[in-house]
Amino acid sequence: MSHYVVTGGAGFIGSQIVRALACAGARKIVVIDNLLTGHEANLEEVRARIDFQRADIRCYEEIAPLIRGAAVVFHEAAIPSVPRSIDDPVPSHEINIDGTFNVLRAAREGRAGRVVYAASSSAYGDTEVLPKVECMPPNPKSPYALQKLVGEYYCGVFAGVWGLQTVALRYFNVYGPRQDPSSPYSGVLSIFLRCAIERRAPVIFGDGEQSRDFTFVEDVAELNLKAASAKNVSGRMYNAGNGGRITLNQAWRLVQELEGISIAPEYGPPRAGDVRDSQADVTAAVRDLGHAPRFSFEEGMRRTLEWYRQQR
Ligand code: UD2
Repeated sequence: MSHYVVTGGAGFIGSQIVRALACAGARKIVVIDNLLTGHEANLEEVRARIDFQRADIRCYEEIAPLIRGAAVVFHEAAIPSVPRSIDDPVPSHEINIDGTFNVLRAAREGRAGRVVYAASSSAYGDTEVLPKVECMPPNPKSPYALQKLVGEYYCGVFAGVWGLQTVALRYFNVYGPRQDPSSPYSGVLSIFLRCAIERRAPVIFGDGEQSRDFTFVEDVAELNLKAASAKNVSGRMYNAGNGGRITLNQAWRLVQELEGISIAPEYGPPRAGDVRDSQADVTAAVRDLGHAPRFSFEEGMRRTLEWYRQQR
């Protein structure tokens, strides 16, 4: 295998893709990350196998030479948070939209083979029916959801107009080891697991009956590698989920069981821009990309909890 670039490669999902590439025998892996939300520690096991470049996707001149000639660019760099895009919309807009444009432009001008783009299930917004299928009209409810959708549209346009190969994967609430629980903008499961280990009550926004198709990070990384080599998929978008649906109340119950504790959650007001229910139809990803998620929610949570325990 040849030359790969992972933007956001020091992040939670990006670093898992880097490990998967290293495992598959990739010869050259360039990681681009500005370390805004990523951590070099996430790359510890593969440090000797990669070329780490601290660079910012907002700066075309910085990233263009790093992307030139890549066989595949996995574009994971983003500010991935609905509430952060509401509290502080400018960096979110600049990284998620302008940064994505820069990556696509650099890939096209540098004759990269393909861009696999980290899109988001948030683009669907609230749909009348579940599961959510790729043909449903998007209905973004937050700046973040809109920004991720614009990135997807840009991928389609770069494919259609300039012939750059692109595949967009709409991630459905990815969780797993290395997800950073330390910010108020962190993914809910990382916050739940940290609360459990520290014997604290989590705060659930709303009634806790909102649901998510939580997807284990290793399954997402594997799908990325499949999307990198699948035939006849350029310009397309696919759901990257599990096909299931878990409410936050159910998730906190499982966390308590796994940790052997009993702590009632606190409930707060619902969060602005929140989607109520989320569940992926994975038919197209299975058919066209060979998507085959391996981790049940319980198994994924066991592994994640184990990782957080070891970090302490
Ligand atoms: C969105 C996308 C997801 C991904 C992610 C990136 C949807 C359905 N999903 O995730 O695919 O792109 O953005 O970050 O749009 N919550 C609490 N307590 C907390 C933290 C969160 O109750 O301490 C709730 C939150 O209000 C929401 C749920 O947990 O209802 C999940 O929140 P999240 O921030 O983990 O992810 P979400 O769904 O915004």
